Amino acid sequence: MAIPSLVPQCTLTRTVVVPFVLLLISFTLLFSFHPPFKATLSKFAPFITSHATHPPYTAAVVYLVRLSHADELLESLASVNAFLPLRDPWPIILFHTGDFDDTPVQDDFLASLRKKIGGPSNNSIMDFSDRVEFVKLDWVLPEGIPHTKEELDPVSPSSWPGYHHMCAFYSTKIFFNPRLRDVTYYLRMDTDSLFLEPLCYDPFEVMHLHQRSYGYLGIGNDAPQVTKGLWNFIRDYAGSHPEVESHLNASTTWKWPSNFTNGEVDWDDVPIHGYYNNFEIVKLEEFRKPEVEEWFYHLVQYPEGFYKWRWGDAPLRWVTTQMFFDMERDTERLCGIHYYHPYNYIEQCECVPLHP
Ligand SMILES: Nc1nc2c(ncn2[C@@H]2O[C@H](COP(=O)(O)OP(=O)(O)OP(=O)(O)O)[C@@H](O)[C@H]2O)c(=O)[nH]1
Ligand SMILES: *[C@@H]1O[C@H](CO)[C@@H](O)[C@H](O)[C@H]1NC(C)=O
Ligand SMILES: *[C@@H]1O[C@H](CO)[C@@H](O)[C@H](O)[C@H]1NC(C)=O
Ligand SMILES: *[C@@H]1O[C@H](CO)[C@@H](O)[C@H](O)[C@H]1NC(C)=O
Ligand SMILES: [Mg+2]
Repeated sequence: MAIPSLVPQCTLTRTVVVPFVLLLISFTLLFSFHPPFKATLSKFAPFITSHATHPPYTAAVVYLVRLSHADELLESLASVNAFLPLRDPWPIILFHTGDFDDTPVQDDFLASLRKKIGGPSNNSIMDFSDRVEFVKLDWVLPEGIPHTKEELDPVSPSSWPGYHHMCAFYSTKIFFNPRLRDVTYYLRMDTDSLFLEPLCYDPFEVMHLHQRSYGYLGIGNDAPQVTKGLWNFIRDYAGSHPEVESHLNASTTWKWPSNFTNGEVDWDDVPIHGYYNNFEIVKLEEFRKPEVEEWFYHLVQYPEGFYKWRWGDAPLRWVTTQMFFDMERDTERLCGIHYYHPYNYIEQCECVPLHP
């Protein structure tokens, strides 16, 4: 299925965190002395003074969380705090499905977070835990499919329906979540995602300066067991949407399954590429364009895709970017991010600072 990563699980300790906090401070100083947007903004400053100090975009780090995985989430958040140099203290949004709903549960979690990453619990300046928000999602099974496992007989029954809801959420719903309405870019992390070393740039700044719509670390394949019917679904959609078909035809990185010269290949046996999107940066408005929304609507109209066949958000992210983006111009492979997630092997590429 997936290639096991060689990178060992990393434990963050205070001894590594402290030097990197200093590093973060120096990043902050660097950015305040060379603000990358001052030059363009100052042109407008005499006319729209109130905008002069506003960043030209907003951002958020997002997670989908479970109380049962609180410990690994704490590790992951600590790695975000220690290793991700961001120009602004963007919110950390924890989407949950009810288990974090009670105030005492949230307070407990935030107390553990403060304990883990240090810092005063009630400082007047914003510390990391003050940036954390809990946002509840209502997950209901869609109409049109059986609502019991026995009748539906889903792929991956042991993780049904949570994992399947997760795939539907990250494939289509997240772009329209009200909390993200005014957010330009989100950076997704999973509870089992970790940064291992400091990054030499702010990835939101890279997305913004390079005008990208999608940022990723690596590309793999999803197993045919969890993409049953997906190739045919894509082919049918392209067949009824000539602009999508010609766009895919023109892409140098898109490849339809090709039949063997003598005989036929079952498309359900052909793996589909997928981004390792347990880390990703998304420019939300690009995924809300009407033609993309139409594709999402089509997906949602076939609820078996997510809920029976367990189509994943990783291949669907790949397919969606291929259908609607110029892969060369609109997507960015983000280099120099030392990152760990189980079963993903990501080839390293050099970290190039944005403002050397
Ligand atoms: N609330 C909630 N979150 C979930 C559920 N299943 C997965 N998630 C979250 O969705 C993200 C992805 O889930 P993972 O289980 O890590 O998915 P994966 O990496 O594809 O699969 P693994 O190889 O098992 O790690 C993580 O942040 C999980 O915490 C669920 O049933 N409920
Ligand atoms: C934090 O706030 C609580 C009440 O809001 C107060 O009792 C406590 O003394 C404060 N602690 C510090 C270190 O300021
Ligand atoms: C895409 O390519 C296929 C195979 O070469 C061709 O049959 C089809 O007409 C093309 N579609 C468009 C819209 O260009
Ligand atoms: C490949 O085989 C399938 C049947 O398995 C057929 O429907 C399809 O048209 C064939 N495609 C090409 C490009 O020959
Ligand atoms: Mg995972």
